[in-house]
Amino acid sequence: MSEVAKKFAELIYNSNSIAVLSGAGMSTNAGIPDFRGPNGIYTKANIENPERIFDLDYFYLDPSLFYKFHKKFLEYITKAEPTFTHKFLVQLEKEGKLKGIVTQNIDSLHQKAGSKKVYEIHGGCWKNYCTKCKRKYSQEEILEKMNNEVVPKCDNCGGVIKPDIVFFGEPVKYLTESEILMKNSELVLVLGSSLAVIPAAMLPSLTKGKIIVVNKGEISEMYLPPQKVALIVNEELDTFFMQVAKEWVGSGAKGR
Ligand code: CNA
Repeated sequence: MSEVAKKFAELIYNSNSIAVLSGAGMSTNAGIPDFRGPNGIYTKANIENPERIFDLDYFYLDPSLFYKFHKKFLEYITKAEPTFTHKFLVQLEKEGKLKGIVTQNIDSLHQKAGSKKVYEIHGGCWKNYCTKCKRKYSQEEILEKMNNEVVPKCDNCGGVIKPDIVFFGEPVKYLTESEILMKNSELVLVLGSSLAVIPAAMLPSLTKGKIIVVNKGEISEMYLPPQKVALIVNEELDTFFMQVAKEWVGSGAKGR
């Protein structure tokens, strides 16, 4: 692994405009399960067609299926702390190399770690609103409601409350900003994503430079132009980034 980590460290050292596309694999070490990994929410759901948990039409038909999973998910998120890799990205941004993160994650761990420019294209769990009257609910209010109601309902009008996360059937957020970030980058790091969900999976191909994928497990290469792919690293993120950090310091890159 150390040869690959060395090459990775060299590529980031030589780039002054890095963009990141992160996915659920970023946060599994923080105790938040992904969707499609071996312990993922879909993998373990034990229901037919688990994608319907996040399907908008299905949510309006029966929000209780979503909330059954969401209650557990919020418990994980509330306890979660940023990982080594989250913190590594904060450092890269401070050094001026990393220009921004597009995340498919809804756990806000990049921001909790201290990253400044983060586009949550699938939204975030801590903003919630009534689907009827649009009244907003804070993190505290929603946690309180989730303790007492199976499906949280609006105090004003009784409408079903929905977190501001992007379900299948809804447009993603910050798409233009994310596209610009990718287009202006010299290097894109895809971290902990199976690249199964579009349009997110299509973003790395916009770079004028190279793409590196670090993901333990299968990925879809459908939207990865082979001529732009510099490395595909099938490793666990934190283990790999600890190795990269050693190479980084070893190369004397820090502080130069
Ligand atoms: P995904 O399809 O579940 O893929 C995650 C990938 O990461 C899988 O290939 C895993 O094998 C891999 N993986 C898991 N842990 C690690 C690790 N420690 N190191 C390296 N690789 C690892 O998730 P995507 O993000 O690609 O799919 C997009 C969905 C997942 C988005 O809509 C998210 O909102 C959604 N999601 C987000 C969270 C979160 O916010 N933490 C959790 C679960 C799902």
